[in-house]
This record gives sequence, structure tokens and C-alpha cells, in this order.
Amino acid sequence: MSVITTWYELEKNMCKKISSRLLLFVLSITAALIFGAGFWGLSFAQTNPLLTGREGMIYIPPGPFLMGNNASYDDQKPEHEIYLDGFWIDRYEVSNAEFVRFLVAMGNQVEKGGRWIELSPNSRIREINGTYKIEIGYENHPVVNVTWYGAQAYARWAGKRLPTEAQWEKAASWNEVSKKKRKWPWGDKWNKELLNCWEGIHQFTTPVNSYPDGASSYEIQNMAGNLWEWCADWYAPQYYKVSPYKNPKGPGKGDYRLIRGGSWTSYRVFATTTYRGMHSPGSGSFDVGFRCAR
Ligand SMILES: [Ca+2]
Repeated sequence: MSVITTWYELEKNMCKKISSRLLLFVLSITAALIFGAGFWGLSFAQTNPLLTGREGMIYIPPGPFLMGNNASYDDQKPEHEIYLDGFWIDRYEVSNAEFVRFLVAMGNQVEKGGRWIELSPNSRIREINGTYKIEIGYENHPVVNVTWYGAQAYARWAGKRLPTEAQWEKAASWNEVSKKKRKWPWGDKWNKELLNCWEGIHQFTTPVNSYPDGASSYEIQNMAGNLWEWCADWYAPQYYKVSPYKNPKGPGKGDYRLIRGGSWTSYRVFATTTYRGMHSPGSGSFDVGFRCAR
């Protein structure tokens, strides 16, 4: 051990100690940050692999799934296995706040004879002095009165598209673990407390993130109730008899587009995961909204 004999040596020695401590401190902080980030990234991915990647969207893995219901209306027959590629779908219905951002950017354009959204009294959005305002308290409620063309235009603007009917049904009904489908998103037992429908509390819409206990197995919310949701496909009652096995996209033409999941105005049968509703694409409604896929 060296003996410090002068102030100069003492000072030099202390500087060395401080520098090495500082270096050690910086190194340990860096290591902690790297390790910590890795740890949280890993644990996040492990606890919920479906929620990684894209804000507000959930990944539905590729694979076969059973579509339709032999125990229900004729247009849901026959039950048939189809295969879907993996896809992303919005966890929530599109909200008034989201749709207003689109209106501000694009305006409320006319397509196929009608405005993208009908700003009638049912809508919580108002056009005031050339801009769009939402009635206070309804920002996070799902947007109503949007035509199919308006929903499609929003999806395109957002870099997304409308889900196909098959994608919607898989996201609402399929359970990856049991490889079985559910009658309602949460399971096979009816429970009016798990959705916004006519049989429960039905005072118009509820926020898009309401009823988390009624979510599908993929944790997608309000697929049953709140609002019917536009799908990309034309409606044809006989389509399941001729549907292709891989990624069906519906018939090439029709008069009505599919809507799915029932709404705040619906009884339980319309809120099932297999019920096929239809609506004229050029008109919106106070009980029809949408979510996007990609
Ligand atoms: Ca819904």
C-alpha cells in the first residue's frame, strides 16, 4: 500500500477514486436500464402476447375456426370450418373523439348520395362554424349515424379497413385455448350485465371501454351490444353454402352490408356472435357503429 505524503498526491488519489466511482455508477445505471427494459418487455409479452405491437389493436393469430350456427336462423347454416390469416382488429368501437379527428382532416364528404355521417339529433357531434364539436361527456362513446361509406373512408384514412364478416365473427366468438366458439363473446351463458342491450340498462350508448367483463376471449370489448358494427361484406343469406375455405370476403354484390353484434336496442338473440344483421350502406343509424381491422 502506498503512503500519501503530499497534498498533491492526496488530491490525485481522490480524483482517481471519484472517477472510478462515477464510471461504476454510470455503468450500473446503463446496465439497470438495459436489463430493466428487457425485463419489462419480456414480462409484458409473456403476460399478454395479443396486446403487443399496435396501439389499441389486438392480433388474432392465423388458423381455422368454425363459422355459423346450425341451431339458429337459416342464414347462419351450415356451420363450416374456414381458415383465416392472422389479422389485427380494434379493441374498441370507433369513438366520437376519433371520428371527429377524421372529420376535421377530411370534412364530411358526400359519397353515393349521402354524407359520411348524418349529424342529426341522434349524433353527439355538431358542425359549428365549420368545425366539429362533441357534446360534452360523449367523447368516448362510439360514433353513430355513420354510413358504410363513411366507415370505410374513416378506416382508409386511419390506414386500416373494415373487418370481413368472418374476421368479425372469429374475433367475437373463437376461443384459441378450447378451440370452441362462444354464443356470446364472454361465453355460452346469457348475462344481461355484461353488455349494453335492451334487456339491461339501455340508455343509448355507453363508452367504448365499458363492460370489460363482457369481452371476447381475445379481450375485445363491446362486440355484443352498444352498437351494431359494419363489416366489409355484402349480405347474402345463402353465402355460407358457397363460402371459400380460406379468407372468405363475402359475395361480389348485394343490396345490404353486414352488421354484427347487436346494439343498445337489441334483445339477446341479436347480440349472439353468429347473428347476421344487415343495413343499407348509404344510411347511418343511431344503433350502428363500427371498428376497424388491418
Ligand atoms: Ca358492438
